[in-house]
Amino acid sequence: MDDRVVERRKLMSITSVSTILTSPGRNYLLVVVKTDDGLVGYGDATLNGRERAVATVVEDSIRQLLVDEDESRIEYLWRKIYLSAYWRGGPVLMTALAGIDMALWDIKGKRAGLPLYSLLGGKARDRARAYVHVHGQTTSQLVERSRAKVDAGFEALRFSFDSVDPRDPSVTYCQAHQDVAVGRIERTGGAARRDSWDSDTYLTDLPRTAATLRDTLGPNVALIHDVHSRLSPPRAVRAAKELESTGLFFLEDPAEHLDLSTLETIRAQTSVPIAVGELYFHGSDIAELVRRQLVDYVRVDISHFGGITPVVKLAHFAEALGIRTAFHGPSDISPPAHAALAHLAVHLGNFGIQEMVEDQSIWSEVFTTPIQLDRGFITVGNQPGLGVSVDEAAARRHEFVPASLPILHDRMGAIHPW
Ligand code: KDG
Ligand code: MG
Repeated sequence: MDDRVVERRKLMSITSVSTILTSPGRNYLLVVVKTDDGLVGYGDATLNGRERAVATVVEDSIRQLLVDEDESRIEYLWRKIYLSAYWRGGPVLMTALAGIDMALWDIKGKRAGLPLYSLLGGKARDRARAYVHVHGQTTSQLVERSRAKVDAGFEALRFSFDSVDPRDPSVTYCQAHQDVAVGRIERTGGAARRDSWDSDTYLTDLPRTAATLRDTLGPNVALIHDVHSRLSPPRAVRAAKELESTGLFFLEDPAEHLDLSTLETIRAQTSVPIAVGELYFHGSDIAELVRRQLVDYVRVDISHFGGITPVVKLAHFAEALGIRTAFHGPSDISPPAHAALAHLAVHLGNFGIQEMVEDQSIWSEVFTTPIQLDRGFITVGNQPGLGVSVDEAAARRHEFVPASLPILHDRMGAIHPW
């Protein structure tokens, strides 16, 4: 090798891998990768409620696999991390891997002076449709808030609602509404709140609420409902059938994500478009769901599925089967992940829709992002890499606060899946 090549290779090596646990309103875990010529890449590795476990894996096990390696070899490094341990995968490792993968793509873009969408092949569209969450403690509140969002320009809404127990009006059954109160988490200090759940009440309220929304908002609003895998197989099929007349944009997680036979029954008995994916961590696990075309939208979480590298592969596989993307974009993943999703949204040929955090105010003290959300559409700036800058001092000032999702109990006091 001639000297200049040796010199260049030296310049391109990773010198440090670290994490920042920050909480500017929600807990986020950032991965920071640095190179010996001073480039810094940021990735998101937030696993809601398990942030410290992921930080430990990055700091104790993954860092040593990366230091002194050539940062440009993302595919090689991804495989090194994934395959070097016999017990590969799982949510903690795949989230750690996602954080590293995003940081390496960020560095690749910064080195090339190109935004991620350009590295991947450029924009397939100028702007990408987004959907946001809407929630209400009564149907009229839900309708009123939905109306306000439509008036503000949103064309796609994901609704969830609370149901009051008809037998005991003091009990409210809570939907998955972690995004209420501008995405802030309840700072429980670790102790989870106890919430209630009753599938029968939910199943009675759901079609009624969906029909009211459709009647009020008219035919042009894309309505999405997230069942959150909370129903038994026969109830999941019933919910899908009863929602058919509402004309949903899609029904999300009507059944357990691994229960392909219930998804097959729903496909056979209804025409409701289906979206599934946020609980998958590996391409090999979701492959069958896609291959059998049991979904219309794949919605893996870029921060839990190993990052940009495997998500792009999945998107291409899905494209060949006529399936579009609707990737998970909740408030519990941080700006580098949302930025990566925004780049994919403008780039991917089979982009469908993107879930997006509407109120991004909790990001502003720590992050500057390239994402614009304008009247329900995402545009992304042309800053190199992911385009997210991080004020590390501000991030460190917002100290991590242990927090948990609520724990659902049914009417008999048994645990119900959240
Ligand atoms: O931490 C769990 C949330 O990410 C999840 O409940 C959000 O289902 C969700 C969605 O579709 O945004
Ligand atoms: Mg969901």
